[in-house]
Amino acid sequence: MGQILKSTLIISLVALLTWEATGAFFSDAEESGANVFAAGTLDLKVDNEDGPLSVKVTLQGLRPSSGYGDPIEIEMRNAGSLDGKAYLKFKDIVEEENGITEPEQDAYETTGVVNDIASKILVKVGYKGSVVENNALLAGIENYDIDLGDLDAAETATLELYFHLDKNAGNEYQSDRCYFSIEFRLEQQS
Ligand SMILES: [Ca+2]
Ligand SMILES: [Ca+2]
Ligand SMILES: [Ca+2]
Repeated sequence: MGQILKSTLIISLVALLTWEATGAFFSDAEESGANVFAAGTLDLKVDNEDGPLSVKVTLQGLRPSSGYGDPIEIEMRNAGSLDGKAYLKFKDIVEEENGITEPEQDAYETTGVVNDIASKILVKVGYKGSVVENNALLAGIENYDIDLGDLDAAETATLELYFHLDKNAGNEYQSDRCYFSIEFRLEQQS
């Protein structure tokens, strides 16, 4: 076999093997476009507001009493797309004498100065028609997370806050007042 013929055969064989390796077989492929991974949302609205919220509780002229009056109703809404759990917290309590009346001054002769009205204010909390906290002292639940319950995506729930001044509060509490903040919180369901 001549050298040229041998070379031609080798080249032909290589060409055949290459065709075998890359030659067309039946195949089929499908594609799905525009796939997406996006985070959901959790967005609490309180009376349709975002913070800083307006004042929710303004109770004036309270007197010692044995029961709660009408509640203060607050609307909590989860405007997001994820289910959540709602919490409430009373915090930043500041008590002040707000002047000392004459009967209060007289009482001080036996009680000494008394300026702790938050420990005489009773609190009841309702959420979606159920009582979640009852007869708690405002001072006693300061900075405490009150677990309200579920607030699902797009759900609106009514929160009811009741307050009254303990019937055992004597003259040493006349005119006394306290300020406090209320934190409303929504956390995602784990
Ligand atoms: Ca919000
Ligand atoms: Ca006072
Ligand atoms: Ca006082």
